[in-house]
Amino acid sequence: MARILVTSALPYINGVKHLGNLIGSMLPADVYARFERQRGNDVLYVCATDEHGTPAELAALEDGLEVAEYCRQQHEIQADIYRRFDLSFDYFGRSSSVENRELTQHFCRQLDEQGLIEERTTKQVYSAADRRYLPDRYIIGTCPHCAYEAARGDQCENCTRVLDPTDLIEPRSAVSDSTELEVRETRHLFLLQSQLAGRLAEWLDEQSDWPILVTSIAKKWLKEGLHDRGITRDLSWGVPVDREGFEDKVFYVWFDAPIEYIAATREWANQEPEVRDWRSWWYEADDVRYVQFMAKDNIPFHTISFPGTILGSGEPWKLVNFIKGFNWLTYYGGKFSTSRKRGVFMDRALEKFPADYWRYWLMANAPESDDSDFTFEFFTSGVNKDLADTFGNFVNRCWKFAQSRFDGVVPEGGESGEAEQQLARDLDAKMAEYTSHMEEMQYRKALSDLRAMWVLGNEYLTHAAPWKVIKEDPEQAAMIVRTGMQLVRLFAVLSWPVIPSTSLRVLAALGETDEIPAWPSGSAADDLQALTAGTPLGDLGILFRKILPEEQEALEREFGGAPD
Ligand code: B3M
Ligand code: ZN
Repeated sequence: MARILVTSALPYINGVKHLGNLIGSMLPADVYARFERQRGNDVLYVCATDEHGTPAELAALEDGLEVAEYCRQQHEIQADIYRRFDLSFDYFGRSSSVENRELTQHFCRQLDEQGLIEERTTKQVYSAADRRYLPDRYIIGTCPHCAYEAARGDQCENCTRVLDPTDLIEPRSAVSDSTELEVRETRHLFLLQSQLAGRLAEWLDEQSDWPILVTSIAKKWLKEGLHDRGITRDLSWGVPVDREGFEDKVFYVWFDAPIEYIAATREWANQEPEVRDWRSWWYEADDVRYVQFMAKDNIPFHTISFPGTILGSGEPWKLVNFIKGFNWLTYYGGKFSTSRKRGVFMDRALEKFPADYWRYWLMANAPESDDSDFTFEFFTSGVNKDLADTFGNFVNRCWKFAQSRFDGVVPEGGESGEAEQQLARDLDAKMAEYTSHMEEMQYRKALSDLRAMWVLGNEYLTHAAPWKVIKEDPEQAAMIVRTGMQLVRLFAVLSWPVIPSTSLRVLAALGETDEIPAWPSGSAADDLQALTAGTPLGDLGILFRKILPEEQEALEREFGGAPD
């Protein structure tokens, strides 16, 4: 039994996430965690809300709430949606936890002891009206290059040029519109990343099996040269800096957020301290395989910054063993946008269809080697063709026939023949491919293997035609239906990582109540014996309903399709 630690990038606290966020991190991590649990491995999947930083403060301000209260509420909202999406976290924590405060401060102290922290004086824009320092992107003004009037202090959205807040003409606060800004000197802690470049490069070179998407981004950053990085900010919301003269400052959100992976494990262990050992997953944990899931914009922070923190600490904390990175899911060819509320958000998604419809479509169309595009037309066609017409229809055909002709039980029937042996050989090949694609986290390929098995089931049934055979040879027809029911069971087990609630519904109707259905042996000849004859078939109903053309159009109107 292997020990496998799984984390997905921590969703930012300010609002419900969209489908792009879901497929870029949490959903594939969940599928992986489920698959490895099914194979009997000891899996720990942790995630958390990422709660610090200015966007959280400003969102709280807008809602008229204290930021701590805002985060508490938003955490509950997100946790609830993830439960309803069947994301099987072992623990879903909060980066504002006591555990994270302690660990973040610990890492800073360690880095300091290793000579990797330096105090430096920097210049920062202070807004008297807001009574706070403003991060660069909260200062807006006219772009000196293209005269765009709403350029942000870090970058002009119009001409994409990188800016310094002091470059802006007529700068003002994005929070209050006040122009009463002044540049003040302020002290900050810098992590001397430049000194870690050699060790990081060496470590990255060892990761020969990582996806190119991941290594190419990491190498690009290394090549551009690692700059020392300010890891503190003049803000009040965040992990406090326990150092003299830093009483009014907190750590930069990207410094404490990845440390929350460790802290969330500690939060999990603190629920049952007698039996759970968080350190065994993170400290001198050579027997643990650690896999991270994230979208490509997060890759630099997980291949450079966080490993830098760990390597620099001089302590034997766990480094990631494999990173699965994702490209973008686009929405009608454009961006999903949280600020502009463009796209399908997770709460709204569940108002329209059960989680499994979304889970299946997103995994089948995961933006792995390239971006992929969401439209309601693609979504409808995937759900209708694969879930309703292929998997759902197969289950339905077998079920109905057994109910009407074999008293609603798995029939006994005679010996299987050549057609069944051929079916077993075809399934053996597909199951092997499916298993290895799941192991390799090649999700588009894995889901096409799964679909191919569903197709095999339908083809078998069509050729074997028990509804015809039954007239002359009821024994033979019974054997075919028995085989069909074995396939139904096998497909349900194999589909569990992707569509867990449908899978459990089918298994429950076959009288199986394991929370985690064990992964099949991989030998179809054996796997098609799992159900015993006489097993009663419970009520199942329609597994997946088809989405009608007028419904698709209504969704397009409601969510807004074409990009603006
Ligand atoms: N919160 C992702 C984001 O909001 C960021 C991930 C942190 S992972 C440690 O884009
Ligand atoms: Zn510009």
